[in-house]
Amino acid sequence: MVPYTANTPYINTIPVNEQPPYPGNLELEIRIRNVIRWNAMAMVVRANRLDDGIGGHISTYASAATLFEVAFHHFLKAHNDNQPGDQVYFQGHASPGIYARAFLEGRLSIEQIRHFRKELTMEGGLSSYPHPWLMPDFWEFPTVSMGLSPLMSIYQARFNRYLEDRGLIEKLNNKVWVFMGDGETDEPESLGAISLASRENLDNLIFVINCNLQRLDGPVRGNGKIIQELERNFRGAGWNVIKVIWGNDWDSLLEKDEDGILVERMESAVDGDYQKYVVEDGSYIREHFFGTDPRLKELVKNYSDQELEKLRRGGHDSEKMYAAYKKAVEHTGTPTVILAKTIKGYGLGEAGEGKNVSHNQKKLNEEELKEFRTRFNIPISDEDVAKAPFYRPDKDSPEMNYLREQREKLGGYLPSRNVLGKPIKGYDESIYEEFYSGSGDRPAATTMAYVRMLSKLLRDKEIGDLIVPIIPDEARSFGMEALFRQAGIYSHSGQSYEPVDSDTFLYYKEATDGQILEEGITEAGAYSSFIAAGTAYATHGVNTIPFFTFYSMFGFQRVGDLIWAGSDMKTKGFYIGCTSGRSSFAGEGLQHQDGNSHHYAFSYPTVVAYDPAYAYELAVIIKDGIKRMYMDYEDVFYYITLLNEIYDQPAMPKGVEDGIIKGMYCLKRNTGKDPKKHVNLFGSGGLLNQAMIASKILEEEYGVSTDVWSVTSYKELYKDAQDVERWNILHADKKQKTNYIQECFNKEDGGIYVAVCDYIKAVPDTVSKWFPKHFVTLGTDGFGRSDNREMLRHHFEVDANYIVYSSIAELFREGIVDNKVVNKAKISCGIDVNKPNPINV
Ligand SMILES: Cc1ncc(C[n+]2csc(CCOP(=O)(O)OP(=O)(O)O)c2C)c(N)n1
Ligand SMILES: [Mg+2]
Repeated sequence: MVPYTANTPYINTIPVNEQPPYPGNLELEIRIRNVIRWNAMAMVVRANRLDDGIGGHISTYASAATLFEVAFHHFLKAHNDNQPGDQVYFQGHASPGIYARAFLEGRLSIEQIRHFRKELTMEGGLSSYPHPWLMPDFWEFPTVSMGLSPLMSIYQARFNRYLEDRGLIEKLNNKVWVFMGDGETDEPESLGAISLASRENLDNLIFVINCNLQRLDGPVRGNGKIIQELERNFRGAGWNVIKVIWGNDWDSLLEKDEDGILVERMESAVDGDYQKYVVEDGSYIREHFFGTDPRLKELVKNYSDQELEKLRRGGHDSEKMYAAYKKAVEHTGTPTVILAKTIKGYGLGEAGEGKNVSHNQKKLNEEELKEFRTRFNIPISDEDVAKAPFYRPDKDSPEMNYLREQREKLGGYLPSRNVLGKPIKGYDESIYEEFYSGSGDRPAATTMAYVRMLSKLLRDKEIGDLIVPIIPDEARSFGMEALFRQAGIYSHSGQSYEPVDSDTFLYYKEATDGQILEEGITEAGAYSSFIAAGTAYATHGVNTIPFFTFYSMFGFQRVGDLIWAGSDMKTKGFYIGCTSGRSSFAGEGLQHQDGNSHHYAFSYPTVVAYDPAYAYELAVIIKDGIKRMYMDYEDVFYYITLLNEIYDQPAMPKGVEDGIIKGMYCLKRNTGKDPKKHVNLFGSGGLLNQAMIASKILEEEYGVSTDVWSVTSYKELYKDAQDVERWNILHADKKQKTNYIQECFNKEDGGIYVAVCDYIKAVPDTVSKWFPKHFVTLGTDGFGRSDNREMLRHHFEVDANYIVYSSIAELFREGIVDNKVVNKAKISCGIDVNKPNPINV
């Protein structure tokens, strides 16, 4: 049997005879590139001299300069009125080079590049890496959490197609480019979605992987060859793979290699060897690379050691890179990956070229600076060089003219972030009304109400087309299958088969203009779609409103870093965590039951998080979300948890909308309030009903008066209280303000405070200090279990019994009831004081 290989030989994919003539002025381009190299290096060296340990990277850009510069001069199209422009994910650690180019282009001032990594020292100081949040006119895509940009870019390229296919934009004719490291491909996210890209025929997508054979600590594949490994992966997944391994200097050697011994030798050397050839001199290369076969030695007998040292790698050869890019942009039918072989820290010489420590090199001494200057021919004198000054050729120099002309041909400059959209004016908000009046005698879960709301939004004349439902293979679990038929599932190629359920009303309908993104089992992929859809207001000027519906446990906990990147990008939309609440989601057990997500939500600055209990609360929140995100254009997104527990959905009491949005409102007020024997109960999400039951028991069996509050968002309460607290401290001499929680309670009213939520106690505890008295919190700390709700709520000590008992115990501690009442409660509520704490078991 012939063993399968997806590899081609370890040589360039494009043979010399297919190499197109170079269309640019190579001499000028090299001079420009050298200046950018110098400034990028100087930016890091200077920053670290000023502020030891401030960090930055020299070696990444040093190895990728040619990759970037050939693309900048000849390929990367900017956005302007006539063209959409390319979408480019710039490798995060190469940012000094991107800044250095923008400096030559006159888009960044010398002050700004002097303030690399000094964002707080100077307004407009440059952020370490691509962060749209921090430089919203410059960076479009955050890339520095490695692995995320390849993943996000695939879904971005697919979302571009989606918008075209649905007629929301004109045919784009642009490319999505991703510049990334070879070490970065170790991240599962980097390669995890590549088969989607080929399956969807995303020929609008180009990956450029800088194969410098090194990552941070050392070689990426010392004992193997990363380029060959990646070639196998990508070819196997159906991509067009272009390898750029050898520079022009090798062409004549390869031409003479009639028996293929040179190619064989190229094949047999491993990356660890290739890295060694970088740090050793020519005689070492002669002996160890060519010396393995007398015929090879013969091949280079006329080459001096120095010439051998200088034999270039493909990624440092503009002509080879140009040929690869040209082929990539002209290729149709599948995505393309370019695997370009380079040297890490190229040009740094003794200061780090090809060395294992190269990645972290941030300082160059005077000698090293001199060498760098001389090697790249920068007109800086010996006296000045030690200061590592920035250098910019004259405005009217041939270099600067060329630089500008090339960019003008490509439509302008990039990176550049533009918000192309305008806020929406309005839509028919009467769709929410049915939810305000309750579900009557038909009990429902909030998920059911949500699906109905979504289906109504999808029908809206103004915004219906903008809604993008996103589901990671979970629609049936959430009762959303009706949407398959109503909105259709997006498929670029339509539906080429007769679905198995074609004779049913709700059949699995795939269509080219389908609206639903049914992503399959990939929360990370689905979140990437959420980002693409939630940033289209900026990228494409289309206000798509994503509703990403998923298992809440597999949200923040699973793809938190992607969510962080999405926030950085100012993603808008609704992130809907279903089957939420550790004790409300019965049966599924430890890995499924979510008692964390609202805690995570606190850490994400742009997340507005709600844990509603009733359909009318949900309606108020979604209405508010569309207003804030799409009418007021605020840079936030909404996280809303939903429940699959079915119960009566009450009608909305009067005047509570404001409280729902602020995070808390009084749902049930006890009129005959005994100021001393009074309990304020706080319930949220799945446990609000337990608080209502407890309230009844307390009133009827213990003669305790109760108010019940629905807490829709601890995070909103916290943000408001924090903000007021900060103001009060900063204005200690002024009349002090009260926060929303304090406004809700009169200190003199008396009573005690007991909260229950289906998340860890840390969530309600975040606001405890602003309540007039000790704030008792019940929550679901610890691992979940497979059982029914009743058992789960008992296990986690959050059911009505525990609420009643905790209230009585707290009244006792306050000296309001006596010991007998506590004992009665203990017995009638079935409290076992020896039960282990659920946080530990
Ligand atoms: C998710 C994540 N993990 C770790 C890092 C830290 N880190 C930054 S660069 C780097 C090595 C990068 O190697 P490679 O991708 O090969 O890029 P190169 O600089 O060699 O082009 C590491 C580990 C990070 N930025 N993101
Ligand atoms: Mg690398």
